[in-house]
Parts: sequence; structure tokens; C-alpha cells
Amino acid sequence: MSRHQELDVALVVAGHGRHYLLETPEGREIKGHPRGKKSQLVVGDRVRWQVTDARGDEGVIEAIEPRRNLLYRQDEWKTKSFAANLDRLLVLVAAEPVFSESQLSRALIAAEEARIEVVILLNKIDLDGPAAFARERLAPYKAMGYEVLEVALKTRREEARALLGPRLGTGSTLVLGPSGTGKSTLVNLLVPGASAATGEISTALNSGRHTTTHTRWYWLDEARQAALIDSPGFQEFGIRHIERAELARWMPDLLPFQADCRFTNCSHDHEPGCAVRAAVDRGAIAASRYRIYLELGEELTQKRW
Ligand SMILES: Nc1nc2c(ncn2[C@@H]2O[C@H](COP(=O)(O)OP(=O)(O)OP(=O)(O)O)[C@@H](O)[C@H]2O)c(=O)[nH]1
Ligand SMILES: [Mg+2]
Ligand SMILES: [Zn+2]
Repeated sequence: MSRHQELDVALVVAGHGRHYLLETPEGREIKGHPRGKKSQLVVGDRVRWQVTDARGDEGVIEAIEPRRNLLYRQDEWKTKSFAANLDRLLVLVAAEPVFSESQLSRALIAAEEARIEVVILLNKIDLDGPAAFARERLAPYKAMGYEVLEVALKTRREEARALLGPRLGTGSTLVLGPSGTGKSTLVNLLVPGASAATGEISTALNSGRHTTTHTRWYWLDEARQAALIDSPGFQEFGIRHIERAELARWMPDLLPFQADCRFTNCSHDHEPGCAVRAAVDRGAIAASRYRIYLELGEELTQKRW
């Protein structure tokens, strides 16, 4: 048993650079200061803490409880953790702005590797033309077994609430997606009293404008059994933490075929007797997905460590 076991537990609900916002089991908010300069804490972490002020609303964080899981991305030089102890990842894409299939696939691969359940949500289906295009691009993901739901969070609010309320009504859900897809709009729709800022995104591509700047935990119900985690939009989702040899294992459309490749260590790139490439050729695997597989494989082969 750790020497911190006798200390109180709290949940990390937000991070603000040098300090964290903690919530006690009674629902009280504490300003928590980590020990040491560099802290590895993320939203969703459970910590042991000790009070440091007379009023009892400030404290020092002594230890992190073991995590069930951690979703993070790994770029060439840095690791960025999104959140810990998740029951579900909701990847939000929108009819507009047009989403990157590569970034979507990366998020899905990271979630598979972390063994976190995934729901893909397409928003802004009120925009007919772009929605049809997005739906078409999501078809392979539906076919490979992902749950793909559709909403118009702004214009068909009640319908969206009825669909998502029950689906997200248990456990913790991280809402992840590019900027401007409606993550904060979703939080405001489902969380009583939430007032997350939402904003028009600039039409200039890659303008780098993000309305949400911090990851934040919101309870969905008074009993505090279910939660939504709002996050800033991501542009690049590095998956350098994935093993090159395991890549196809985290892609549900490639996975079933790889057992039939002639070589057990087949890279599905150039080897003869590759069942994955044969599946691509006869249309059983979408060409876009195979392209993404090759692109990611290349990236992981080049990694420096
Ligand atoms: N047409 C349409 N617009 C929507 C819908 N849902 C959200 N929006 C708009 O999309 C814009 C972006 O919404 P946000 O909720 O701020 O997006 P976000 O994903 O939180 O963006 P970041 O915080 O920058 O990552 C806002 O102007 C919303 O009003 C929808 O169903 N249809
Ligand atoms: Mg936002
Ligand atoms: Zn192969």
C-alpha cells in the first residue's frame, strides 16, 4: 500500500498550466498544486491530495492513482495526453469543415491501442451537400464496425439530445475532433448549466483558431455517474507510440485479412501472397484506408527510436 493511501481522493477536472482544478467526492472544487516542476497529470486522473490552506480549498497533489487507460498522441518530439480513465471516445467530425480521413484514422488507431470504445459522430447534417460527401467518406468506417451516428447539434437539438443522451449516459466520454466541429456545442446541449464557449471558425484553412483552449470535465447528471470531456480541436494526431509491426492490428478493416498473408511478418506493402493487398484489389478494403495504412507505415518506419 502506498504511503499516500490515507489521503483524500479527488478528480482532475481541468488543468491550468501550473495548477489543476480538482473535485472532491462531495463535489467541492479544490485548487491543486502538483509537487515538482513537471506534472504528468491529465483530466480524468484521480489523485491523492493534502489540504494547504485554512479554508480547505487549496491543496498539494501527492500522488496519482493508477490509470485504467490514457489516450495520447505522440508527435516526433512531444507527447500530448488528452485524458485518462475513459469509458469511451467520441470522435466528432462535421460536414463542414471537411475532415481529414488520415487524422480520423489516427485517432481511431490510438483509441484501439488504448482499448477505448469509439463512437464516431457526424455533425452539421443540416448542410445537405457537405453532409452527403461526409457520409460517403464515413461509409468504410461504418462497414468496418464503428458506430457512426449523425446529428445537427445546432438546428435539430431535441433529436440530437434524444439520440445522444442515452448513448452517453454512463461513464466518461472524451469528445475529440478538429476545431469547429461542434464539441462545445455538444457539451452545452447535454450538460445542464454548462456554458462552454462556442465560435464560428474562420474559413481560412488552418487559421489555427480554436475556441476551446483547455480540456474540461463536465458531469452529465446530478448523481455524477456520467461525464463529457470537452477538448481543444486537434490538427495533427501523431501516433509514433504505435509499433510499426502492429499497425494493421489496430485497423479493423485490415485485421481480418492479415492472418492469410503468406508471411507472418508481412508488411502488406510489397510481399507476394499478401492477403491485405488482395482485399484492397477486390474492393474489400477501401483504397483510402490502404493509402492511410501505407502513409502511417512509412511514418513509423522513419521514427528515430
Ligand atoms: N450548421 C451547423 N453549425 C453548427 C452545428 N453545430 C455547431 N455548429 C457551429 O459550428 C461552430 C463551431 O462550434 P463549436 O462547438 O465551437 O466547435 P468546437 O468543436 O468546440 O471548436 P473548438 O473549440 O475550436 O475545437 C459554431 O459556430 C456552431 O454554432 C450544426 O449542427 N449545424
Ligand atoms: Mg470547443
Ligand atoms: Zn500482407
